[in-house]
Amino acid sequence: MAGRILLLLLSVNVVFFIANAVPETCPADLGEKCGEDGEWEGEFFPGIPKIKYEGPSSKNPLAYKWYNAEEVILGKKMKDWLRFSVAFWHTFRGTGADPFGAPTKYWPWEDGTNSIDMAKRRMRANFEFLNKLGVDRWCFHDRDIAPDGKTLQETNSNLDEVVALAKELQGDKIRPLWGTAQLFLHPRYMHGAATSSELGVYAFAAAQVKKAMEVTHYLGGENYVFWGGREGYQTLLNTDMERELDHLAKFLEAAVAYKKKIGFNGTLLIEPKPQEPTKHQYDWDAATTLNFLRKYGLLGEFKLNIECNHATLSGHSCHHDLETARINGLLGNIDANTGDPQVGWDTDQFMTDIGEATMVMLSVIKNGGLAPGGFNFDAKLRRESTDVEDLFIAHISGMDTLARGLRNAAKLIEDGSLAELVRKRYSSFDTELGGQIEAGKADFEMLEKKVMEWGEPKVASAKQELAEMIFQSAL
Ligand code: XUL
Ligand code: CO
Repeated sequence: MAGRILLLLLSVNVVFFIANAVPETCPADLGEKCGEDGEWEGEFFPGIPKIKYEGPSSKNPLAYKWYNAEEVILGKKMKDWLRFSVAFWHTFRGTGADPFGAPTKYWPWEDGTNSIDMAKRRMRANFEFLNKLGVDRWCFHDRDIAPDGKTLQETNSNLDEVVALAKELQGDKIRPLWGTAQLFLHPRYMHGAATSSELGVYAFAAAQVKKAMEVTHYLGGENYVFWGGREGYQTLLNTDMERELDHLAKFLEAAVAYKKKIGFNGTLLIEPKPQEPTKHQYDWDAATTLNFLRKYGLLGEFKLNIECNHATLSGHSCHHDLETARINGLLGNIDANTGDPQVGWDTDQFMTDIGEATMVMLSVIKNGGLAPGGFNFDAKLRRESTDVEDLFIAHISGMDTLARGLRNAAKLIEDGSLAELVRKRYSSFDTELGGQIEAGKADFEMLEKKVMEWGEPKVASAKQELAEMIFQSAL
């Protein structure tokens, strides 16, 4: 009996040990890829070729069907319209964990630690990924790429070590589309960062942004993003909203001053999102953020990074928020992703809807492109997608969707009938009186006189179904 109990305990122990065994160096299943010092040797993605354009009839999942980087559309190469970027945090730090379940992704190069060696190995995987995909840009948060230390000094020196390697691996072609500081994961940021009720936290966030701007600049980054992850509130009962917004404005003013001081010429971008993680985030949507910038005299210093899934969370379409940003001269970058129509949160999926992509590209073309911004794939694999190859397939699919959107939008613009429908709809303003109204020269008395003269106006059809028919015919 005692023997049986011992055996049972031993076997439980063995199971426990196996479940918790964290390899210290390269994982055993790909042991041949590890050198003696535990450094990764050879390819991270063996068997995955450099991804090429094969055209729409290709059935090869590891080929582009619509994205042909060098092809010219409306006078610009596809790669210059699209300026794709890989998001380090999803592609190299996403584990598949959700509030109900453990991580599902165990990439072969991960050793289960958050060490500097691991951070460097991941960085090498990132650059092999970018090179194989043929993408020249990447985006990162400071804390995705290097681990926290015990002090700010130690944290900064960890970051410097990994950034030095990234700089070397970038060569002269690859650059960050943007960098940012992660101001939401650490418990110190539980009340916010720039809008925290604690002065010490405000100061810490400032120090973190200072360093993140420096490394983005050092790496040749073209933009710097502020996403207000916890800049918001859970209840107004304990919140001085006016004071928090004033603090946020002061923080951003200081960021502008520091950018100028270090000679960083990249665009500063604010990324609106209505909620998640806070109940209410201050940068709710493009219009709210625009008003904030206007109130605090920050217009001209910032543009917007519109994320499609954030736009839909705020009750708009992505197209709506893009157009709101564009017509105000603020469309700077797009975090290219999409939500799920049946799920009410930020699922960060790769965009696969051709119609949505076509509307997105209509805005981008009207904007004359996004440069120095671009399309950052702030998107992740589903929890259930666990093959390394899925990382490539997801990006290829997202890139092809937007490339197809670009081709369709160009078709619509070249065809001109949608623009003509819109022009005709407002043609009553293309008259002498219309001109006076639009020039602010028509007062109410003058308009009243016209109504007396004309009687009831004739109101034309909006032709919505026709507009939809024209749109659909381009897809
Ligand atoms: C979160 C989100 C962030 C920002 C960068 O929803 O979109 O990843 O893009 O902090
Ligand atoms: Co984003």
